[in-house]
Amino acid sequence: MNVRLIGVPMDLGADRRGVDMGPSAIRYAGLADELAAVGHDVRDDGDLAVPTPETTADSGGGAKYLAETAEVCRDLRAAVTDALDDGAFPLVLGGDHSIAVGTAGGAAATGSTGVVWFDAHGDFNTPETTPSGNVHGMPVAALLGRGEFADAAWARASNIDPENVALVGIRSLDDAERAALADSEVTVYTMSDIDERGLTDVADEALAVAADGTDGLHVSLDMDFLDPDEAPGVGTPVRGGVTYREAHAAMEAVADRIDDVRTMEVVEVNPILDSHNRTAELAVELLASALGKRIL
Ligand code: EXY
Ligand code: MN
Ligand code: MN
Ligand code: MN
Repeated sequence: MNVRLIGVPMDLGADRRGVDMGPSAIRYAGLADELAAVGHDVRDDGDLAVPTPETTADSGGGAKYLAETAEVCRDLRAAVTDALDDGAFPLVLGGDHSIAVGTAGGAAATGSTGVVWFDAHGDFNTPETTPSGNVHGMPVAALLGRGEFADAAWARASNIDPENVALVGIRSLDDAERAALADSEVTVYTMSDIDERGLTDVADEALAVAADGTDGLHVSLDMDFLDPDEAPGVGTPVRGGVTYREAHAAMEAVADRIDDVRTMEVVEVNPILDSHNRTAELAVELLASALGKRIL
């Protein structure tokens, strides 16, 4: 594949500084070389311009930096559609998870799109329900045009049907978020589902849910999907996540369907909270697995 790296040093959507350094940390961990070794042609388009909180006044409202986030997501959507138009595979490096609105929005601009979301969190809050005001807890709701996002053209992706959205690894939901998810057609696979059924079975089913009747897939990998013992460098760690081996198995399930995958992103790597770039290095390993690296 022609892989196109797009960095998005975004941290306006999260409470803790540091996740803006995620793209650098992932590059430093050797992503381009690792993907080249798998046999891909890799082009790095550098980073999108993202405002920093120190020089940006929050525009107010229930969601912090919403106008600025919208602008970055519009730019990212354009970069993703440009790459797709060129026949490339956009691989987006975050940054906090708010950027998924741009990545998945770009995928959806080219056809109906299913979404597989590997995460500890549901990311299903809206500006009305959020307990924190942080937009990284809202991108799934934004893409589906819920709440205040209903009329927001930058957010809602009409080509994404909630029936084709699957969340995997979930273990932290806010009360209103839980109720909204239960009320929706989104499929949620919690850690308990993974305990009972095994990761491979759950991941295969999640991918099938997303692929059912759609033209292509977006895969979103939040590094807090993993247990913090494996991936300490994330802003919102939650105990009880998937193991190193389960995370690889999840990515190998993605690799089995890579022909359907249109876009992928890895988000929430926070080098300030990390231990010797361990989480970024793990992100590189997992992306290589998703893009076809095999032991034999
Ligand atoms: N549910 C919490 C909130 O909305 O503030 C925490 C969200 C964390 C989101 C991380 C990126 O997945
Ligand atoms: Mn352009
Ligand atoms: Mn997330
Ligand atoms: Mn998360």
